[in-house]
Amino acid sequence: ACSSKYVLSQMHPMWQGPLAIPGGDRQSPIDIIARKSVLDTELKPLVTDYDPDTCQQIWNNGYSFLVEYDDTTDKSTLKGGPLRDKYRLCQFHFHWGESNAWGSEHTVDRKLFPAELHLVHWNSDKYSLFEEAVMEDNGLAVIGVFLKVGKRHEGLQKLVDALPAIRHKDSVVEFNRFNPACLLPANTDDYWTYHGSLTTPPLTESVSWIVMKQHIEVSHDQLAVFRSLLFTSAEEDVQKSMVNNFRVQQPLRGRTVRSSFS
Ligand code: BO1
Ligand code: ZN
Repeated sequence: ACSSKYVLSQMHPMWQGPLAIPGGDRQSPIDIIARKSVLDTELKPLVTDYDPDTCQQIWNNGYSFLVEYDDTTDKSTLKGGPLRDKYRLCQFHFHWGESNAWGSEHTVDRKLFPAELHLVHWNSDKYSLFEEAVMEDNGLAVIGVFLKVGKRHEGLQKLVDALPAIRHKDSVVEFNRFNPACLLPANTDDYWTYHGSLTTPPLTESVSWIVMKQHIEVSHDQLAVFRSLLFTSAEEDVQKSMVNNFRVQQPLRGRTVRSSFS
């Protein structure tokens, strides 16, 4: 029997080795089975209030590119939806595949999307830092948005234009005045929600996931620029393309996925 809360598991190219991951019962991502989700009429519309002035920088952290926001005050926040408290935006990032046939972390009825956006928020009503909230129930709220290939996304283009400057792992550039609301689908009233975890270390089970039903469209060329990023730093002699930076799906283990729509 395993007495530890943590089990050694899973070799993932992204994490370059075996890792201690929580062998918990509420890991993410999952396959959302639409007909098994439960309509919850108590679920409220989402309320995002993002201040583009809190946008600070964009960096290649070796698993994705992160657009980071100043989260020292409540200037960019999320409330409503399944949430009781107010949550502060700290960063957003994406997961994507090497081809358009896969790349998302969540799936809907086993359907894979070429990419998935994650807007990461922490509970600023209850905690004073991300690092505190990350350990706690209802500490974090992440909005997931699926990307499909179609017409070029004008809002995303400003970001795409900045990516060549952070091609290598650990590179950072200033990035200002970007309103992440432009990356949300037109309809944010329809979503699924469930209790889960971060999908990369520390994999803590502190996330209220809010997965949008409606996807956004981006062009093949825009995704191609995502794929031109590197997992590797400038010092490494073998370059590795940043693709397939998603976690394998995790068992639902009796959890309920609620939907805001029927
Ligand atoms: S995700 O949205 O579930 N893919 C996800 C996974 C890992 C993190 C965030 C979101 N990691 C954390 C880091 C912290 C960092 C924070 C905010 O992101 O563990 O060190 O402060 O950027
Ligand atoms: Zn993510």
